[in-house]
Amino acid sequence: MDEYHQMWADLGMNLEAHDGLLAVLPPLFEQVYLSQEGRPARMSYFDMVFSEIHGMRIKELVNHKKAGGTVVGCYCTYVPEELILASGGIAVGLCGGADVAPEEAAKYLPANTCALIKSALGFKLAGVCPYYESCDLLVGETTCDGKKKFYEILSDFADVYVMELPQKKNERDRKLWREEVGDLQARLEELSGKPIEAGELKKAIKVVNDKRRALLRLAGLRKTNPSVISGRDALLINQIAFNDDPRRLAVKVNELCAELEKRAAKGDSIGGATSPRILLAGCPMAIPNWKVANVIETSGAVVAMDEICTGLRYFNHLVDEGSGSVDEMLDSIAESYLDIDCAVFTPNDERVENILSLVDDYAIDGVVYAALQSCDPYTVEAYKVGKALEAKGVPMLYVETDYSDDSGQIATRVQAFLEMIR
Ligand code: BJ8
Repeated sequence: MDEYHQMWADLGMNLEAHDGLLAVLPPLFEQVYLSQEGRPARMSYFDMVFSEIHGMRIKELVNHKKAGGTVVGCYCTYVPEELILASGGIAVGLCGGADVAPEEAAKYLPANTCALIKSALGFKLAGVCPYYESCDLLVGETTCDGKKKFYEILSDFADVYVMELPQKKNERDRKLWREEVGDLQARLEELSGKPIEAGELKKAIKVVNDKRRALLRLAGLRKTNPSVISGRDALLINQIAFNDDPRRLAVKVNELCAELEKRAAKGDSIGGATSPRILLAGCPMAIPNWKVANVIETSGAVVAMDEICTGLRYFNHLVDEGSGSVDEMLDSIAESYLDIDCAVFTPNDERVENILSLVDDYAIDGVVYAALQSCDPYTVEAYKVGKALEAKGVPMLYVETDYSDDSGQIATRVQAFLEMIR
């Protein structure tokens, strides 16, 4: 990583604080990832990307900017990546998964703000995230109240554009969202200084769909029982998908899937045939937040599937590739993204139904619902999810956490839950 110091300095980062952050990550990765037995060989690509997370990919972003391209930061799966790509941009995810500069963030945010928002602000204030420092524009969205207000604060430090996401999915909400997608197109055109061409948008839709198809193939392989890949590995891949080159990521995920298909055919698995199969539900888990998945899997179960934004919710919707004009393609993009079932919507029965379907499709024995403290949408929606699961006879463990090290307490509860399932 020494070779990248000049690049980080040129980005205006706080090198001392950044060195401190980089020192913490490898031992954590070793403990959570490299200690797993029987990992698929093709995970080596994703391990490499993680080890180069502030190096290789940032160099690509810098080169892209030198060649006249833009970098656009996002915090939510509702921001259409296709539009950013078609405008000559690269989309990067900026959600934070670790407590960084909490004292600094506390100067701006109340204590009862979710850890993800505090972390996202902390990374910016501390100057330790090269993705942030590479961005020409940050695109926020009116999802939860905490994020809405966070973007107002963030605009003191960066160029921020906020999309208005409706809270319902009626006809007038769809109309509003379609207009918002058009407004984002205009903002991105202003940023790049050129109009988004139909040919570029069509290509971008295909590129992002190919990434989704690869991730859906991987998701399909997680139905294999006993499992051929750990939930931790799947989580890492999905986290990396937010920032890696989408074309390369699709190739690497497909190569991994080919290996997993062979494993499945030979009956090779991770864990054991008797490991309880868990569905992980709730709030997004940004890098390096692997805590709950790690606790579940080191307690003898397997995270067979998830329904989180750093998981299925990110790639479970393809955009129609048949449309012709830019306007028609924007219609398809708007429609497809509004299918995402985030808890910020009301009513949100589709999320409950989707969870029930996943339980059947993935032969789930129990659900671990992991919500971040102070996240109203997901903590409150846990009631409806729990009620529906109870009616179906599926046990659910509700875990409320943040980014502190409470693994010990969570492990005690997870182990008791697994005992009950067994
Ligand atoms: S589509 S989950 S990425 S909004 S955890 S900041 S909701 S208080 S992140 Fe999200 Fe988009 Fe929905 Fe996904 Fe607020 Fe909750 Fe914090 Fe959250």
